[in-house]
Amino acid sequence: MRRNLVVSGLAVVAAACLAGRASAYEVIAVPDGGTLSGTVKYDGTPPPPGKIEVTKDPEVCGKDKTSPLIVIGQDNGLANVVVAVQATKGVKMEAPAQNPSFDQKTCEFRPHILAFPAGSTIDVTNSDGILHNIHTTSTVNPSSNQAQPKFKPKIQIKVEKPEWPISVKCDVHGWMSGYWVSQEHPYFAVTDATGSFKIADLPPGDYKVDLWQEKLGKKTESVTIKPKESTKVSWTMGGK
Ligand SMILES: [Cu+2]
Repeated sequence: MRRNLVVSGLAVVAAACLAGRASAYEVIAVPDGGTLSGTVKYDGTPPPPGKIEVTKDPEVCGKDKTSPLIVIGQDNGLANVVVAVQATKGVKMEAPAQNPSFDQKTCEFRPHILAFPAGSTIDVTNSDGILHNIHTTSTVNPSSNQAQPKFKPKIQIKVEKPEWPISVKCDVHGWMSGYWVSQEHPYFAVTDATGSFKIADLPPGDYKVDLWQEKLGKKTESVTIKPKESTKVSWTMGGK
C-alpha cells in the first residue's frame, strides 16, 4: 500500500515535470533557420520481416501479414523512426490544417506511427467495416478505450498534452499496434519507407536529437544547425 503511494507520487512528479517542460518552449522569430535532413539506417544485416498470424476476420484482414514492429527498406533505410530535436525555442507550432488521420484498414493502423502537435484532434476512422477497438495507453493524457463498429465510421480523440510514445492497440485483433507521438514544438519527423526525414526552420545552434524506434529503443545524436543552411546527417540504429 505504502509502496503504491510512493509509486503514484512519483508518477505525479514525472507528469508535473513533463507539463513543466511543455511550457518551457519559447516562441521566437526565426529569420535565419536551417534545415536538418537525412536518413536513419539499420546498422547490420536486416532481420527477416516478422510474420503475423491472422486469427480473426481473414476475409477483411488478409491471411498473410508482415509485422510492422521493424520495417527496413532499400539500402537498410529504417522506417517509422521518430526523430525529435530537443529544441527549447523556435517557431510557433501551427495547428494542422486538417485533423491528423488514423485509419484502420485491412486490420492495420495507418499510419503505424502518427506524430502531431499537442492539442490536435485525431480523426480515427474505420475503413474495414468490421468491429475494431481503439485503445490508447497514456500516462500524461487520458487513455481512451472505445469500440468502433462499422456504423461508427469516425471517432475523434483530442490529445491535449505533449506525450510520446502513446501505445495504440485494438483489443479485437491482438496484432494491431501503433503509436501516437504528441509533440510540444514543430521540430519532429517520422522516417519514411526509405528511412528519410526532414525538419525545417530550426534556429541555428547545437542540438541533441532523440531517435526512437519501438523495437530498437532510443538513441540520442548531436547536430549543429547553421543559418539558412541545410545539414544532412546519416544516422544508424540497432544491429550490432
Ligand atoms: Cu481491430
